[in-house]
Amino acid sequence: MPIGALTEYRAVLRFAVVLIIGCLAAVGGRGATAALIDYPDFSSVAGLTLNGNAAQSGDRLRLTPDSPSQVGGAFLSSPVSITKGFTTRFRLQITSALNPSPLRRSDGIAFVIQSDPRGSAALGADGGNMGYADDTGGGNEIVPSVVIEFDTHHGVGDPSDSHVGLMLAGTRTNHAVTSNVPAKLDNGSIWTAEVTYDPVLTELSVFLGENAAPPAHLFTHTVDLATQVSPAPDVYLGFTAGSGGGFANQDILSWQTEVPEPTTLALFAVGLAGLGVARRRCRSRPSDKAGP
Ligand SMILES: [Ca+2]
Ligand SMILES: [Ca+2]
Repeated sequence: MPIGALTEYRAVLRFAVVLIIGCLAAVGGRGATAALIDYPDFSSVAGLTLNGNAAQSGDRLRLTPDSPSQVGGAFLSSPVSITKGFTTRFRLQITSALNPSPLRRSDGIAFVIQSDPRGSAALGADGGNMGYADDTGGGNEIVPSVVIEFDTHHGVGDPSDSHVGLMLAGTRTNHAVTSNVPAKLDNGSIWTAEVTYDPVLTELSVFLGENAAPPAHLFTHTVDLATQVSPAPDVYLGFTAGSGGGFANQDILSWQTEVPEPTTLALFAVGLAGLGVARRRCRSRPSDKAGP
């Protein structure tokens, strides 16, 4: 290979390899994501549809006030695509001036992924239905849906009075998997929850941390959201909560969601194409092989 051709080949090859290594590094780190949703607080609730008893309270999203038999919810007003996976992170707090005992701070908060025909206006029943289910016969359960519930009342089918559950089909008793939280979700702490979905492995993972503690892994469950929340190509993301005889302020303090950065994948493809060009140029030069 002549020195000129060899130099060109090495330059193209070096560029392609550097690009691919850079992209792989980016994919391996959290920098390879783009913010889809970012509410550092809820001093603005623009972009959200508030349902039932949900309301903005200062810089908080208050899903239910400190009163009995309330039900509220809030969904992004527009559906979003999660086909490439996502990571969502939010902080929640359950407090009550009227129920100093945590045992009566009911019923809990749910993170809901859904494609119900009602869209962002979907809302279930109060009490243990927590705003996503409906065992009253009213037919208002949110379906199809995949729900992560933060349940603070030991009702029918529940494992405890403080657990995180993965719920399918909009029923309050259909726990696909649960994890007990001994410290009590309604103890007044600020809890940070993180939910990640990997569409390749079809795995949903949930992490939880109390106050300053980083979220720790609770469970991973295999569930194909593309099938579970079909037929809509896009889904509505949001929260619901309910109260009954026991009640509390059930608040979301912040909410961020990230999706994989498409440009990273595009650059990766460019890098691969560059490698192909370098190889083709080398093979297409017969004089290169015949040179002295
Ligand atoms: Ca319950
Ligand atoms: Ca439950």
